Amino acid sequence: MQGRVIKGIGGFYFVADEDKVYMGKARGNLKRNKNIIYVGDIVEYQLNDNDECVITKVLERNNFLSRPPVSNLELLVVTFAAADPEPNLPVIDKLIAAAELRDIDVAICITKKDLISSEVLESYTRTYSNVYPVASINGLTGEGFDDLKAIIRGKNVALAGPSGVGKSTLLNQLLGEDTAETGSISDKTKRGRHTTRHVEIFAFEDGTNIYDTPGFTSLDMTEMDEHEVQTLFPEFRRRRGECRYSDCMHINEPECAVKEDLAAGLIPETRYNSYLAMVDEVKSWHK
Ligand SMILES: Nc1nc2c(ncn2[C@@H]2O[C@H](COP(=O)(O)OP(=O)(O)O)[C@@H](O)[C@H]2O)c(=O)[nH]1
Ligand SMILES: [Mg+2]
Ligand SMILES: [Zn+2]
Repeated sequence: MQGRVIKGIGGFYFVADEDKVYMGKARGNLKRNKNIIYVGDIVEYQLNDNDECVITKVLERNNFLSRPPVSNLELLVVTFAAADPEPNLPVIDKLIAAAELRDIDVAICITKKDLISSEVLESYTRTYSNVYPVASINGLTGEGFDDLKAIIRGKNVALAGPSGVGKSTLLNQLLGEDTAETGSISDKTKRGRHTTRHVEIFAFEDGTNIYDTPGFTSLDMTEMDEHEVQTLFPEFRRRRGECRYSDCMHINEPECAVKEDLAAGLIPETRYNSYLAMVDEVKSWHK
């Protein structure tokens, strides 16, 4: 039998079949081989006499992230607040790039639209909407949720983004219950409170699987080469192959198509600056 691991706590796993959830453990040899089981894994399992599952095999993953450990994500909804806290776009762009690196689709969710003017919101939206689906919401009233639901429908999705931007508030609304704990930023400094401690997948009838996680505020990118960074920015692809030098870094080279697109306003400045910052960071790892 096959199912999806939707939760793991202290060596116990919850495996969802079409219509039932079984609790159980991994078979001994899986554990001995340090075969970690990730939430999101599709597994083969057997049932013992107590109707508990015994996981016998983990099917090949499309992708995985280690902190927190999840697999088979299809869409990362990178979430930031329009204000309170002020957007830190380099951080947001790094999260996006980390998803790109793992071939996970990206969508952008801008929260707290009630706190800013429509002009400011429009400029944030424009920064991303040429390459990613963007929804802007008010997590308190539910405004904009239909756009977001249309973006995530039928996919394995997780929210990522800085603390305090309204991820738990949004999840609560999507899940229709108070599962994810919400809190003000100051509450969160009291350690151990208002945090999601484990990963759990919530399945919806329309096939959407929402991963509730303690958060991906940063994702490891250390395996990267400086020439690879540009591949993580889809807006640079518009004129791929049109720079004078085939190994152009789009920084100081003459006749650079990316710099031309930047000058023409086709690539947002904040995105380009995030690219430069990431190249610097990657270079510093290799020193
Ligand atoms: N004004 C406004 N406040 C929001 C919105 N969404 C969430 N908040 C508030 O922002 C704070 C942090 O929200 P929370 O969901 O805990 O953020 P998380 O750290 O990303 O999970 C809470 O006080 C929420 O009530 C929104 O759309 N507008
Ligand atoms: Mg939260
Ligand atoms: Zn170039």
